[in-house]
Amino acid sequence: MSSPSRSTFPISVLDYGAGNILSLLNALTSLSYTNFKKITTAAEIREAECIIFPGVGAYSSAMESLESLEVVEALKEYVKADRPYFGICLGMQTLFESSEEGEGIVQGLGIIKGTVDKFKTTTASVPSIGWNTTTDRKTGTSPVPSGSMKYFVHSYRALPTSSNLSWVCTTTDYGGETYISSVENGNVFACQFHPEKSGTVGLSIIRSYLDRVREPNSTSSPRITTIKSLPLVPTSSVETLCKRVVVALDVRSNDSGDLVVTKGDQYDVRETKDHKEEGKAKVRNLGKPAELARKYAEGGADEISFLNITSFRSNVISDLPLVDLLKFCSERIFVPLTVGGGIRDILEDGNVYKAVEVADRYFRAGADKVSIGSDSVTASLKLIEKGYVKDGESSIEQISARYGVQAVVVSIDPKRVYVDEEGKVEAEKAGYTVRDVVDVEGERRMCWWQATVKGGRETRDIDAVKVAECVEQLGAGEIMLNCIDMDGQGNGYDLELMKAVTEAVGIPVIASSGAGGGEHFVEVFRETNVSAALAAGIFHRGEVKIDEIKDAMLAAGVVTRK
Ligand code: 1PR
Repeated sequence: MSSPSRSTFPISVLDYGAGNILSLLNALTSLSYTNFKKITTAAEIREAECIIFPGVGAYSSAMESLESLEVVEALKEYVKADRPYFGICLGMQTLFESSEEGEGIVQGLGIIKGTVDKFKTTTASVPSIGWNTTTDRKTGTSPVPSGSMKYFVHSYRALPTSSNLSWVCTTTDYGGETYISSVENGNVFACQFHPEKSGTVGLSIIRSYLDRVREPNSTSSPRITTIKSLPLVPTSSVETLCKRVVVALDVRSNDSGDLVVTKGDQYDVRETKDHKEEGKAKVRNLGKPAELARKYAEGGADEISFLNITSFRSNVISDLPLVDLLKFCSERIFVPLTVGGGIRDILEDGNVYKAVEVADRYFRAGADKVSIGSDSVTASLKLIEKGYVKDGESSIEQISARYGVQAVVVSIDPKRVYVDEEGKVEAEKAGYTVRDVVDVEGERRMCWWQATVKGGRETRDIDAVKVAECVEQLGAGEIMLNCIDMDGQGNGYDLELMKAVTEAVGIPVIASSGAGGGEHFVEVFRETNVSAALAAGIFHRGEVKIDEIKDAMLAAGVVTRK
């Protein structure tokens, strides 16, 4: 009997109710594997010809969902019978015996020997977010192209041991540990990285696996046979996780009501100050968001962030302009997408919407992460007021509980407050971090960084470093660290701010505001511990290409994806 075509081969996507399944479905569609359906029951598992189990979020909630759907036994039987199974992230982790992610030890499917524990590193940020390489552990033809970069986002990992060796397909190094990044045995393949977010490399991994199980007798996809020897110590002390280049698209409606990418100087997005005085200032229009996003993804952006910068004033629920934009982009762009603006509890037209419901809309439209600005400052102040006792109510807690910490970015928009010796004493008494910086005139001065809300329109009595510490406690997985003074100036990032925050938290920090060229990316990566650097204006105005930034990084020995 001849094999089914790509468009008729039936694929069952296990939908346990969390995670961004849409990205995977979009990836399948782009590969012409269009005969997919979501499944949720044991009967559907038994009937399936090929299961994909995509998962982001927490191990414990994934296992609880599988148990409440009563599919655990059916899934175990399915995998043990060597039927086609492709697991992604949690879809790989749950194959192991257990995890420490949750209250106590959580039992997994127990197919592979070993536990899934938190990274023990003290030298690198956790979660590990970004592009990393894999090292082959088997000979033969693997669906994972060796040496290529894949997108990872996780805090927990399984280690290779003598008892799971036969499963280990690739390993990856992070923070001095070598962990399992993919497993394979017969028709079962699973990976820690996200192929649906790993650009063309990721799509080729999905395609090559599906082609193989669709045409099992094809000679073009031979099976892996021989197992290489596997050293159970770190293979490399050199960090292989790439420093990411992120592009931000500040989006708003212009005066004619069209959704445009705009960009300000120190957050002022109107044309010029002179025009403004004449009352004619227009919102700067730097292009159409979808077109630009696609151009940047094709041009090598490691991640794209969309920010609805006027969400503080609009009716957030009735007007979520980024939802359609995200849907459109996630069908065409296979790198991580973050969306921010207006994510908070909302009272609109007499109805209360929880922040997680607002976030749900974005995740369902294809976002991988959401970014929370103003509400994270409010939540930090509340946490301090309550003596650092969490109540589970903040937007950060709500969203990280459902989607995992890696899905929650906090965007901090601080302004410098310059102080003299006396002011320094006062600021430090208030708990603010004061550092020596160079001001816009090139003078050395002291300052602290005051947190703001509503895109810098209002300040709050808390500094950026304290906000960073509080949001980490509340369950944020990453910080996008802007600086209003540096925004749009092209003079480089606020290095002292980046140092102060990266020294205070263990989660990854994305440097933002002020990039004027490749030299500033190199500088911020060399001099601070940030995991990524973001720019907007230089890309939108076409002054520098992402490739040129990455060339500068490579020339300076900064690990990047090119
Ligand atoms: O507060 O949760 O509703 O989220 C609102 C979001 O919108 C926040 O993330 C906030 O940073 C953002 N935002 C609000 N107003 C502005 C504005 O510009 N008027 N944009 C704004 C912030 C900052 C960066 C910018 C970098 C790099 N934009 O995204 O792109 O500074 O710029 P550069 O490379 O040109 O220097 P909420």
